Amino acid sequence: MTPINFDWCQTVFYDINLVQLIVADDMQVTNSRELLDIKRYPIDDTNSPTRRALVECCRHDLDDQAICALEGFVKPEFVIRMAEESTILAESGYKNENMRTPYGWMYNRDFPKDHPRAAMFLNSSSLVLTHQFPGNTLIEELYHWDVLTEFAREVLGLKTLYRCACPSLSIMISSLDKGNQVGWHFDTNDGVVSLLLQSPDQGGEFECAPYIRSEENENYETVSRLFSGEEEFALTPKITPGTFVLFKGRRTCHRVTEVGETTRPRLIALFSYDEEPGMIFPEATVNDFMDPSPTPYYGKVAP
Ligand SMILES: O=C(O)CCC(=O)C(=O)O
Ligand SMILES: [Fe+2]
Repeated sequence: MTPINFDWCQTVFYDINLVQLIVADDMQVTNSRELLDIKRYPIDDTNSPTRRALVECCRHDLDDQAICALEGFVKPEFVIRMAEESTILAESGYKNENMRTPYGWMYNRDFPKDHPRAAMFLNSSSLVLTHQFPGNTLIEELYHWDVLTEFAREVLGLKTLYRCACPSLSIMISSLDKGNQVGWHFDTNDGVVSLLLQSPDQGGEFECAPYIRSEENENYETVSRLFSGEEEFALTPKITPGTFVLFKGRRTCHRVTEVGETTRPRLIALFSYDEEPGMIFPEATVNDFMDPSPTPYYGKVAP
């Protein structure tokens, strides 16, 4: 009788596992809809009443609270795969750490110390930029799906919406590890679209004060109370991994609280769109991301 060659058996088992892993890794999701809980969120079924009701509901949430959060949008197994993709990419992300004004598009010098326009908050994260993506990740697949862009357009109530053409800032991953945070700020543009991929053990929560300012009324007194923590009127929307978020941040002050002790970072994919096709961010903005300055950022340089 030929003795069983245990080493050989092990090798075979190992090889089979390896082959399965390679097949799984190479497996393209041929149909982007497979990534989503499409029964719950039938965004590709343009004639379905469920989709119409979904768009209505999202628009209502945006009008009401400036945020629309679709829990369980991406299926759990693909959220895990996307988080794995992001973890590898984040190793070579661009690290940044500086104090920033919440009002980045304005000239903020010459305000009294206790005025919100003089406030500065810590921002620290690691960012994976578009040109660092390999071109075949599930995150990119989702972003490049026209159905998703069309859904975002309808929810945001815009006539047109295009994915940005920027080779660096169209799609990004933000990774926040222990001590990292995104300080209170307003966005320069409305319509941030994101997908949370992984939550840390402690902290890293998104908080927002819906429509606290408008172009006509800056409402500095209330913003000041928000910054000093006196008023507990900020919302902490429930955002779990796999939640697709549409957000209007131009009038809504928001932050991501400091990440505490954690075994894993907070990972979020950020998708950029524009009402015009071919949008590319200015070189100076891109350089800011690729070679971030540690010096405080006070906003626009001249009034
Ligand atoms: O990470 C987030 O949830 C939001 C980040 C953010 O506010 C921003 O990039 O402007
Ligand atoms: Fe923001």
